[in-house]
Amino acid sequence: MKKYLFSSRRTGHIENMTRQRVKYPEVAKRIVDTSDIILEVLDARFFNETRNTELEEEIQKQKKKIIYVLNKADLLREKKLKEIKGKVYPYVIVSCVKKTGVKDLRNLIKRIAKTVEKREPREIKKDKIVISKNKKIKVGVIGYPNTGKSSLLNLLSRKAGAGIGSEAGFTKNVQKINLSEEIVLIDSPGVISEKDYSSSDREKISKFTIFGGKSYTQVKNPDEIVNELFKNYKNAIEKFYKVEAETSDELIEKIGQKKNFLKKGGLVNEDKTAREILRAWQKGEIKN
Ligand SMILES: Nc1nc2c(ncn2[C@@H]2O[C@H](COP(=O)(O)OP(=O)(O)OP(=O)(O)O)[C@@H](O)[C@H]2O)c(=O)[nH]1
Ligand SMILES: [Mg+2]
Repeated sequence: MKKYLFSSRRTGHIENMTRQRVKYPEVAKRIVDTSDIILEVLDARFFNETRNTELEEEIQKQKKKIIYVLNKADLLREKKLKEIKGKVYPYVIVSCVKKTGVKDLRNLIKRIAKTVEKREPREIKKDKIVISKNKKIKVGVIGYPNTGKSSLLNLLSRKAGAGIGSEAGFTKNVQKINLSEEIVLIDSPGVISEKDYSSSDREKISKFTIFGGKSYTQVKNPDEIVNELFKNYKNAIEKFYKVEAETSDELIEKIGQKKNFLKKGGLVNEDKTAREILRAWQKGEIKN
C-alpha cells in the first residue's frame, strides 16, 4: 500500500521513484501559489536545517503570509526551548504529541487571516491551478518530510482526517480540511530544499537523514550516517546507550554487543545496530 519516496531498491520502480521525487517540490510550490497563508512546519530541534529557503523566498516574492510552526517541542530541553524563541517570526511553538501550542496557532491563523487581502481565489484541480469559486482563505501546510504536518492538521481540525505516518514521505497527495467556515487547511507532502537534497551526495544524504528527511529503514549505508551523527552528538549517544567509544565503528560494535545484535558466528550485525541507533535518534529517544 505504501509507496516509498526515496527507496528504489525496495520496490524496484526506479523510474517511477525518480518521477515522483521531481513532482513533490512542484506540489509544494503550487501550495504556495494557491495559499493565502503558509504554515511552514519545522522540527524545533533543527529548525534552521529543516527550513526550505527556496520556498520561503517564493512566499516573500508572492507577498504571502508565513507562520513558522516549531513542532516536536516535547523533544527539546527547557534551555533549548528558550534559545529558539524569536529566531524566526511569526512563530508558534507546538507539540502534536503533548497537544500544546495548538490553540495559540489556531488564534494566530485567525488573526492573520483577517489581514489577508482579498485576491482572486485560486485552487489546484487535477494538478492545475484554476480560478476558484471558493472564497475561503487557504492555509497551506509545507515542510520537511516527517516534521509533523499531517499530525498538526489533525490537531487543528480536531478530526483524524489527515493520514499520519512515521516514515518520511508518508503523505503522497494534497489533503484539505476545514478549520472554520472561512478557513481551509491544505496538507502537502514533505519536501527537502533543492540545495540540501541529493540522491548521490553522501554528505547531503547523511545530513537530511539526521534531520528526519529520510527514514532509518530506507537508508543504504546506515553506518556512514551513524559516523556523521557521532561527530556531532557523541556524548548524547554514549549517554543514551551507556557506552563509551572513540570512533563510530567502536560505538556500533559496543552497542551491537550490548543489544546482542549478532550475525551467525557471533560478529556484530553492523547494519542492524546502526539502524537501531538511527531509529532511536529519529524517534527523539536520544536527546541532545
Ligand atoms: N515527539 C513528537 N513526535 C511527533 C510530533 N508531531 C509528529 N510527530 C511524529 O512524527 C512522525 C511524522 O508525523 P507526520 O504527521 O506524518 O509528519 P509529516 O510532516 O506529515 O510527514 P510526511 O507526510 O512524511 O512529510 C510521526 O511518527 C509522528 O507521530 C511531536 O510534536 N512530537
Ligand atoms: Mg504528512
